[in-house]
Amino acid sequence: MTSSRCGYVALVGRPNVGKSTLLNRILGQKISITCKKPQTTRHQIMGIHTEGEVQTIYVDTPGMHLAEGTRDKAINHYMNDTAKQALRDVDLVVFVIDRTKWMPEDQLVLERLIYLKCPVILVINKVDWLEDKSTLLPFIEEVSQKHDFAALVPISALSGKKVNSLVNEIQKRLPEGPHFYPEDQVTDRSLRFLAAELVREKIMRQLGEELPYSTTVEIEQFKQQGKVLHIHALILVEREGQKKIIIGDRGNQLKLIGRDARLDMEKAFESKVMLNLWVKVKSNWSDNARALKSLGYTGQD
Ligand SMILES: Nc1nc2c(ncn2[C@@H]2O[C@H](COP(=O)(O)OP(=O)(O)OP(=O)(O)O)[C@@H](O)[C@H]2O)c(=O)[nH]1
Ligand SMILES: [Mg+2]
Repeated sequence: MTSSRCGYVALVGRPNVGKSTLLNRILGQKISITCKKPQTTRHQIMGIHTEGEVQTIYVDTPGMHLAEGTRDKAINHYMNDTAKQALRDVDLVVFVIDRTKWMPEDQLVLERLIYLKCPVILVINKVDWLEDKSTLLPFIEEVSQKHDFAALVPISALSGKKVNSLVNEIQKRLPEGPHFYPEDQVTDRSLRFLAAELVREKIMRQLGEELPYSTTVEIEQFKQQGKVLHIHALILVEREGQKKIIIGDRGNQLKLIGRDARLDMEKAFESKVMLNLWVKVKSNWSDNARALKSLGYTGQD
């Protein structure tokens, strides 16, 4: 007889290793935004995966990084703190790295994990992208010396390769107990939050190089009228020049952002969506802890 299991699993690692891609892959839907640029995830976000008797509550976190020079802003502290907080009270940690390169930031993450009592699974992601597959076994041998990992699993979060084996390794280590969430609940975040994140993802993907850290998105209206969901989103930037970049020539850039975000929203919300976007300048928000708070970046987030 199988018994009910339920537990919390933190997804940790340096920026850009594929934590959010892995979460979306496990859940079979997009709840956490991803981008080829590092430091995409800003808030802690929970993804709930219920399969038969086992419920796994994944906590996706911002990548842990070394704060350096000019990047040492309030938002960076917030992101590192958020990742550290997620490690408290979890039943298992999934530590994700990018292929067979052990970087100083991976070492930094490991140093925060060695004090934990719970098991740590090391995930070697992006193996689809590994040029020389013969480096994998010696690498596994080498990293297994660094810590007593519960398991080492090479996967591709993008293609899904070996993700099922990883899920099995995770599920069998969760404590017995009742489920905390209904089986159809997929995240702790509201639809408004997901809507704002989808707009932010399109901005990062289309304009990432030109707009580092300087944008945030607020949802001002989220209303179902008949068959159509009406969403108004406000994009906040730091400078007039950034506003011009987002709007683009004759509004074309903003139109593209809006179109891509709307298509994702229609999929996520299973409804026709009317999306209106505005851009406003709000100076120095990423540098100012108070401004961050007013936008909902509180310690609990
Ligand atoms: N080739 C390949 N690319 C991947 C894989 N997993 C993730 N990626 C890509 O790596 C980039 C970063 O992925 P994210 O999921 O945003 O990474 P993250 O660890 O959540 O990053 P932060 O939120 O910035 O900490 C994206 O462009 C993904 O498409 C993989 O298995 N193979
Ligand atoms: Mg992420």
